[in-house]
Amino acid sequence: MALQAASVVSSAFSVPKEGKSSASFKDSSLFGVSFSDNLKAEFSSVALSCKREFKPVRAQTAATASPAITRGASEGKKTLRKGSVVVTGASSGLGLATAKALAESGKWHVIMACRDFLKAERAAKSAGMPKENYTIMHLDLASLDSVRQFVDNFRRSERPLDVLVCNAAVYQPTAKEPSFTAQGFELSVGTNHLGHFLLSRLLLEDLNKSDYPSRRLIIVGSITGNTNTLAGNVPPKANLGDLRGLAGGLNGLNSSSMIDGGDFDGAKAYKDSKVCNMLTMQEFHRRYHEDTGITFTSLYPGCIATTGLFREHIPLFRLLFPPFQKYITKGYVSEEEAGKRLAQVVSDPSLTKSGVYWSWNKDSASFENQLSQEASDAEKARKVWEVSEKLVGLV
Ligand code: NDP
Ligand code: PMR
Repeated sequence: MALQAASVVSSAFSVPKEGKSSASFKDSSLFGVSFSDNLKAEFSSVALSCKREFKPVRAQTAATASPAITRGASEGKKTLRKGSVVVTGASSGLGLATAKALAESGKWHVIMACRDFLKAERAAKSAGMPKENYTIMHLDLASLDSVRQFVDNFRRSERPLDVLVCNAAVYQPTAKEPSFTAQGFELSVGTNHLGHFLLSRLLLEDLNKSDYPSRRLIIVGSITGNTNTLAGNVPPKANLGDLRGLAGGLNGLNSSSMIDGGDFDGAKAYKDSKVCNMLTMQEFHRRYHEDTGITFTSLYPGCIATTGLFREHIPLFRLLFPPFQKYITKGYVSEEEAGKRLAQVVSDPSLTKSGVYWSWNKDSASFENQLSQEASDAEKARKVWEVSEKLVGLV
């Protein structure tokens, strides 16, 4: 039923792309592939030696941070200081809704790490965020220099880092040619994965210094990167292949701009970047959870069909996508609800399990979801990690 309805609207979701291979939306029956063929293989549904880049310093507090738990002078009651959370891409959509939910709780100070300072300031103001509970700091994930500068600036601010949320992303479904980051990486993987990879690797040290009771690193994933789902089987499907394009630097010159070495496809590049996000979270977990106690998680917040993520899609898609998700797939979730979900992953005392990919059911109850085979492939996660650390200049 859902699939039938989907095929009716699928033409509206076709992206006009010329000269693309069979995986593009344009030339599929429901985008040129038989779902049954695609789904049958995928619908059924490491311990690595820890590289020590720093010694675990659990007991140590950040130089100027006040202790996380203090005793009230009169009654000896324990109080928790405000948590300090960095959210990337907090100027719109999920990031803004999460920042708002956290700032309004009064329990968090949100550092909104955004590429457009003025846009972020306006967004925070019009969302009515209490101004004592947020700070905006410049971060352009499409530039590794900007990532390093952000880390410097953040450290200079002398705030502790209790939770880092890697949320920002770009999606270029209609692009015919790749565009590139400052260092020459294809833009979607360069921003969504490599920018966040460097940021989180650098800030791990700061998270590890925090004395907050529950320190967390959250990397936003998505259903569309998981081929064990219907959404993940809409072409073009995520597939990192043997990482030959990534290893070549994704520069579109002497290497492909795509991770798997194939022809450029903006929608696939986004989905591949989400697979990298989910693999990175698990690799962090394997390398650092035991020694640092930091919780590493990813999530699919639901289909937030109204956000700026779809800004580059054709107008007809932007018109039909929200009702399609609301009434046909029933996967739709509002920005506000999705923000509450991510805020839960930031601060809910019951969501401390590490290495988990959270999702929510129809009653908005969280559950540990299953990742696809590729998105949970430990060997691939190790390779993505190793190639990525070379690309961002960590080794
Ligand atoms: P939005 O486009 O609303 O938000 C994306 C944010 O990322 C914006 O604040 C944007 O900044 C920021 N951003 C983009 N490029 C950069 C950059 N180079 N440096 C810094 N910030 C940047 O989309 P969503 O809220 O939908 O997306 C948020 C996350 O949710 C993404 O990780 C996405 O993959 C994920 N997600 C979204 C789903 C959905 O249905 N919408 C479903 C599943 C996951 P600016 O405002 O300046 O453009
Ligand atoms: Mg999808 C239960 C079914 C379901 C869900 C939860 C999503 C989520 N989508 C589903 C099904 C379908 N989608 C079906 C059957 C179709 C064919 C008509 C379909 C199409 C479709 C397109 C063209 N869907 C899309 C697109 C996009 O361009 C979005 C995308 O892939 O962005 C990368 C998208 C999405 N669908 C979703 C979600 C969450 C997205 C946004 C993707 C993301 O942020 O990862």
